[in-house]
Amino acid sequence: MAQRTLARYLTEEQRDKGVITGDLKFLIEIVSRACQAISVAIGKGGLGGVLGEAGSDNVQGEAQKKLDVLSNDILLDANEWGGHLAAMASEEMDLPHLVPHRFPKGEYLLTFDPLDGSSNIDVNVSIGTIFSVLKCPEGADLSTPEAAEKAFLQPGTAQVAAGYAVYGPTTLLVLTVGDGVAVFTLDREQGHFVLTQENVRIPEETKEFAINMSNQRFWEAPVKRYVDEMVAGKSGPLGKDYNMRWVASMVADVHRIMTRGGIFMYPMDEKVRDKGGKLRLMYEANPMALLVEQAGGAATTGRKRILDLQPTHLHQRVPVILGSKLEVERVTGYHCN
Ligand code: AHM
Ligand code: MG
Repeated sequence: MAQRTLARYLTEEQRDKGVITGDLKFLIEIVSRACQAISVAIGKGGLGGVLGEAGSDNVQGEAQKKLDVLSNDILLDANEWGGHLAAMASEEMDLPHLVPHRFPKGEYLLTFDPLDGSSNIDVNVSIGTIFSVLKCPEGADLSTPEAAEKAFLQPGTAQVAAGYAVYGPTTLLVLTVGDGVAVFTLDREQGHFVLTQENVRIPEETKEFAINMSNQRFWEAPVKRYVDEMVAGKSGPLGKDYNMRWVASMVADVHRIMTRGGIFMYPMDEKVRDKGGKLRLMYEANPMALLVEQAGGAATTGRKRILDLQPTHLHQRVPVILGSKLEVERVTGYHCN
């Protein structure tokens, strides 16, 4: 039987199920090609001169790595001429990037974190790309990048597709077009992604948690309580021993949860309270929340469902708790009591 490449899978979603349009199919194909190019650049490492600092800061005041900048450029270059997009927004750019006048414009908006897990680039640990696709509202003002920001401020429920690539021992693309979650593996020799898992399901319960424990003293009481209970193990109120993992690349931590369950938390804490949280809503929390929900998991801020949040600005940050449904519901319940 012919291999189910990403292109074939998307064609089936379009033709047989009517889940996506032809334009969305091509848009995702182009994003996947950009991810392949990023994977190649990462693979060169020190040989390609791509490691280390770029010597610049992004809009959020974070030092950019060379690969942050390169990955952003690869995604912009790949996507701006395709005719499927009206604008793009990224963690690495202050304002949206409008499709230049010389290229045709389409009906979609793309947001991305071009290289998630920046602190892991130089130490050869898994990193990734996260992306989200929205429809551009009719009549949206795209006359300037400043004006275009408003078109992006849609809740996560409005996403028509979301996904991430994880550049690990293998390069994977994990995708939802609102019809479950599928995993594709990059065949490096053939140069395309091949479907390797469909209908991903996250177990409802877990014995594994992911949180940066060094922030413990800054957490709010509900998260402190939940983590204390997990750490107490069999002798505590949860009655089972837990294991802890923290890669510090959201893509890798979420992918582990997609594979074997677990709970991931970057909750509100006193260090990040004035920023609203650590992770970004539009290109980290929303796409991951959609993927996790599509796989049967849950995603909240501790107080609200992430996908229901009405964004107020492009680079908005939010607390994130996601993964195995019953565990997310438990800790969310602790916030609400
Ligand atoms: P980045 O997009 O600049 O790489 O930051 C996001 C990353 C996430 O991938 C990860 O979950 C988190 O930041 C790690 O934070 P910390 O360094 O506090 O452990
Ligand atoms: Mg990130």
